[in-house]
Amino acid sequence: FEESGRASPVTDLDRRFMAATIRLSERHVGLTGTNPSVGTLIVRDDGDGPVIVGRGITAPGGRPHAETIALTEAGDLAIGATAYVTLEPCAHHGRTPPCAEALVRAGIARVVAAAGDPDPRVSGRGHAILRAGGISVVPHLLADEARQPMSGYLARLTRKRPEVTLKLAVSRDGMIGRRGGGQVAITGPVANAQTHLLRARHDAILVGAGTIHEDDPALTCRLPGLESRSPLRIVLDAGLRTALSSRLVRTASETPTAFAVLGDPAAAAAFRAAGCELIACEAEPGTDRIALEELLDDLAARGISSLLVEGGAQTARSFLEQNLVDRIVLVTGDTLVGAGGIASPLVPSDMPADFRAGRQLQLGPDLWREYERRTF
Ligand code: AOF
Ligand code: ZN
Repeated sequence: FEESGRASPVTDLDRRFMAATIRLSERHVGLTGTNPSVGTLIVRDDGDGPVIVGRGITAPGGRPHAETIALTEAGDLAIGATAYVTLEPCAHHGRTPPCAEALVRAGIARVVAAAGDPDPRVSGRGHAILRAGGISVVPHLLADEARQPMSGYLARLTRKRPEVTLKLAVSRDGMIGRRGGGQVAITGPVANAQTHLLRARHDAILVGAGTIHEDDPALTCRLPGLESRSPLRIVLDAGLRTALSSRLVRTASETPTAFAVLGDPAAAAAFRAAGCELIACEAEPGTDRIALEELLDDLAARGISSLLVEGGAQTARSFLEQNLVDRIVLVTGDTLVGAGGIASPLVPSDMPADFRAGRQLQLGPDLWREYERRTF
């Protein structure tokens, strides 16, 4: 338990500054590699009300950490100030000394922290270093809110698998595409841009080989300025039967592309020569289907914290049936697919009971709905 004697009471101002620090931390989601995107604000009050003297977000690539950046900006103004951090400051030596030590050395008087860090090199030690250095520590303020932008990191560390988001675009008549018809435009340009933003915030995108065959998608982030944030593209293709002429294979040297396969498929060498990576998977016992849970374990082990499942119906169904989905994004378009349509495994009027409706956005003619798995 906390040493109650030393921790100062939490004020309404603390809550507002922590809320602002959490919003700051959201900016680098998807950019920080295996590190969570953390926010720091350094605030001092010399009698005329609080002033922000330093701000930091974990830098793209994961280093420097948020605290280091905020302390550099604050300089001597950090002496006697309060630091708001969305994650317990680190206690391990990386490219720089631990952030907890840096906060002590800079003369910070008080640290208000949100989430604890499950990284075994840090967990509890960060706060202990601060206290030993004479800093008053207020932990757990708005911890649930702070965990949202780092939910992928937390899933990878605590559950040893990436956080999985399932995204489906559904027509007015409940279809996600048309068999044999190539790509069908179900949603409009605003929802499509939002999808690209969703891609940029994930470490990897996964689709079934059927989707490549039917749609020949690019699966990249094509927002101006964010092109470099295209995640790793993963195709579930047990027998490696995707065409070498597909857009994905043709662009594999520009955007990392991996095929999840079983055994040693005949086409392996040609795919490798085209720049694709092959991920050797286990089969689900008694089937020739890829074991998804083991694949997720593998992805987490290589540092992938967030996975976006983008199609098609069979792949979505497998993830849902095996309870591997943490978040659902369902976009309903204003279009009709009609004859030959592929029915969506999910429709808004019949969502699984263990998901709760979250944010809703009207994006032009389309409705974007987010659902979170209930955790109680
Ligand atoms: C902080 N501030 O902004 C972040 C932290 O690979 P390294 O050395 O950068 O360490 C990665 C770990 O650092 C990561 O697992 C998590 O515990 C912590 N992330 N810590 O003090 C930050 N991003
Ligand atoms: Zn650190």
